[in-house]
Amino acid sequence: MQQLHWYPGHMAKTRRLIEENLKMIDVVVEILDARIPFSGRNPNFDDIIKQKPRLMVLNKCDLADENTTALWLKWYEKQGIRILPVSCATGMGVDKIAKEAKFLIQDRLDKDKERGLKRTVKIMMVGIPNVGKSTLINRLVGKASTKTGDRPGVTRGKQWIRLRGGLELLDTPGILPTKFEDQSTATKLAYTGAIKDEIINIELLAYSLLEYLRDNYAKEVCARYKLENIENMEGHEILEYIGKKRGFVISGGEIDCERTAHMLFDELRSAKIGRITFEKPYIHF
Ligand SMILES: Nc1nc2c(ncn2[C@@H]2O[C@H](COP(=O)(O)OP(=O)(O)OP(=O)(O)O)[C@@H](O)[C@H]2O)c(=O)[nH]1
Ligand SMILES: [Mg+2]
Repeated sequence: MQQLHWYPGHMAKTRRLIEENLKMIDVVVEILDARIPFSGRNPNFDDIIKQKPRLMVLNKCDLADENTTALWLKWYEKQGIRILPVSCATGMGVDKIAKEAKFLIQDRLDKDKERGLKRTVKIMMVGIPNVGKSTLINRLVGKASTKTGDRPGVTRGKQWIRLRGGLELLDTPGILPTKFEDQSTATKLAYTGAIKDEIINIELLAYSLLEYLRDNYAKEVCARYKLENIENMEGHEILEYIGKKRGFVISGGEIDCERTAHMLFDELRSAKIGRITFEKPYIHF
């Protein structure tokens, strides 16, 4: 698999931003992508956030395989970690977030109330690039208050957004680990769009994606692209097959594999192929 490089300068800046603002924060909401709950969890967050009350959110559930999401929820539950399944696309779970966040600091809220003080609960949203931090804030506010986009690196600086019910939300730019656990982690981050496509060889990435889909979601891929059996095919052969079916041909009758790969990732990320998850919990026990 190709080696992926990204831009750590920008990430280091974000880490400082999170650390500097942590003092005034009451609750951290850590957002994970339901398609990669393990690879999309930045292990550096534990060091950065330390003991701050933290609410875990599993976002983009509408794109993920329902059965595997159920396994992940059970896996977290077993470890005593509370995690909320959410979809910003459908709105599922969004209305629970404010209540859960307040619940985490209920003692302090009660004490303030006794003293006649009214505390504004300050919440910081953190997560890898493109996981939906800004979209979730907009959903919570009920209007477009912060910029979103279907690519990593949309949010640049910090941004405070005031919410009804005594809440203030801090949007932060996405942050990737300073180093990846292994190449498969980087690959899964690339599949879901957490790493810029521009720095990736998209064709090579499509090969490995198609081999994963062949082994786990063959029915869905065959149905989407009207393919016969792909069981014994390698990634590059499946990509050509899909390109041919779509009529993505360049001069001389050659298949335009780059265009096919871009189309494939567009369709993957908008769940046109189906609801697909890239990792199951038992692998990491
Ligand atoms: N299908 C689906 N798409 C979502 C969901 N949440 C966010 N998105 C989409 O994911 C893309 C990224 O959303 P953003 O809110 O910009 O992500 P971010 O985490 O703020 O990204 P950065 O600011 O780049 O770190 C956008 O195209 C959103 O519409 C969800 O639950 N389901
Ligand atoms: Mg953002």
